[in-house]
Amino acid sequence: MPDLFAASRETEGLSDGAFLFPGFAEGQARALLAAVEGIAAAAPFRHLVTPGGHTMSVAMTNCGEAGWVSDRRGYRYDGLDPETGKPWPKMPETFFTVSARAAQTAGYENFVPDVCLINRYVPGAKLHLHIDRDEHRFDAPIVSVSLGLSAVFMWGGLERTDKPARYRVHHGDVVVFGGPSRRRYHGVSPLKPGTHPATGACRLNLTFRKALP
Ligand code: MD3
Ligand code: FE
Repeated sequence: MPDLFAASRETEGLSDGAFLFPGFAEGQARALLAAVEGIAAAAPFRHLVTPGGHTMSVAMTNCGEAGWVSDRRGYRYDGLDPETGKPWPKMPETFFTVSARAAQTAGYENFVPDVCLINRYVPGAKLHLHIDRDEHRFDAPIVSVSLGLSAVFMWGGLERTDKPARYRVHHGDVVVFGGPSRRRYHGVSPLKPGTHPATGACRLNLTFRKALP
């Protein structure tokens, strides 16, 4: 396993089928953030409630053909935003180009996501170890773009009890998870306070998915 807080910012193979590309989307960061603003104006960030009744510390919204939502009934992809009753905003062209380029760099050709889940972290916000299992397509990778404040990404195994490795992810970093790594546990440690020139006091994460059958 590579050194977690390695000073080096080289492309890393995290595990089978997973890759970290430091700074890969830095050149597109401003365009991506501008697009997120437009999306959030139509589909506001909200704190979803888990089936267990907990309100998530991460605020979320989506764009694309469907969006990931959670409520007391469960987790699912929904074609309509339950908050507005309307379809989710369209996936912007820059989202397609950046995610496809990252997927291709990792060896996944012709990646065309149908959903982008957008997570917003403020200091203290975190994501417990989980597996993304609500998507229909496990053959496609998931592409993650980090923007703004840095975070510690927990990278576990196929069992919940596998001790996670930790990686610091920074503004513009892209991670691609496919193959056997697609079913790994992962999460995000509580965000540390700070300010970033591009986002202010928060971190944004875009995850591009093939969720629909
Ligand atoms: C590994 N988001 O939204 S992205 C999520 O930073 C999520 O907001 C985190 O986990 C975030 O579900 C981490 C990295 C990620 C996303 C999906 C994965 C890692 C993954 C799916 C399979 C394996
Ligand atoms: Fe996840």
